[in-house]
Amino acid sequence: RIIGAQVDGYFKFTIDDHRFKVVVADFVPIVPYVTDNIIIVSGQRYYIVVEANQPVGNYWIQAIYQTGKFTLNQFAACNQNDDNKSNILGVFRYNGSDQTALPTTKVSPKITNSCGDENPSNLVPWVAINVGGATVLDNIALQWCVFPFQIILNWSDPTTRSIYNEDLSLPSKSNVYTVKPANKWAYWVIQDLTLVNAFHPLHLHGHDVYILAQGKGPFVPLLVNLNTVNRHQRDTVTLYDGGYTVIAMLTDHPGSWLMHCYIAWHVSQGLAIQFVE
Ligand SMILES: [Cu+2]
Repeated sequence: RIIGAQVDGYFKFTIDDHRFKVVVADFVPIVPYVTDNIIIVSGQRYYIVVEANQPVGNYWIQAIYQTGKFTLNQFAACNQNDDNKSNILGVFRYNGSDQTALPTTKVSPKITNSCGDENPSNLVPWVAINVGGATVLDNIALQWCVFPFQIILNWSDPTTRSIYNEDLSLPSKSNVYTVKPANKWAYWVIQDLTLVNAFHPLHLHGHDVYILAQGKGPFVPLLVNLNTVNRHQRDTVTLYDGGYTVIAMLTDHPGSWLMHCYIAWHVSQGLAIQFVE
């Protein structure tokens, strides 16, 4: 299981000279595919199956720090610098090899530098579910513009308890959006209007969401094709710097759920809301 436990930045995970099968993205089983590397950002998870089919020996496990610019965006690099970036290594050791030697293997030159999520065409859910139409406002149920208004929560007075007590006078600083009605498709357009010049791994609690579109620049409904056919689902998805991500979810999980950027300090820069359904 590969877990993006980094505080910031994109890594490509690879095991030198080996290929592996990817079978789960976040918590969603996918049609397995074979690769020699996978890109992962904070909070994302993958289940992979590695076949130990190479000569007995020692091989580097590498988390390659991605410093490349997103090709469609001339301004943003997806990472800040990392002082230790050439040393994020583990050892994949076979029985019968020298158990103390360090590997001398090299990363495949075919693995290039890039930013963003794994190619959606690789992440085909094992159980095909098509997203239905949203009922509100030309299929766009809500547009959340990410902007520097910081969420402020009172931990001793949680939103869920307020709802339970039928007290709906929630403080505006707790950034609450109400999603209704129940058991319908809700689409969210998330637009980065910040100038923090960074990519954002957005994470939702309580749902796997279907990713209908991702792109750079402002979301223009007439110009963006929302793909609803067996889209990949996950709970952590990239919002490109200055760009948009369109997600869909079925409102079938009552509660108050946080949606936030996984880069902790971005939360205090405005990238957190709660949705109540
Ligand atoms: Cu962020």
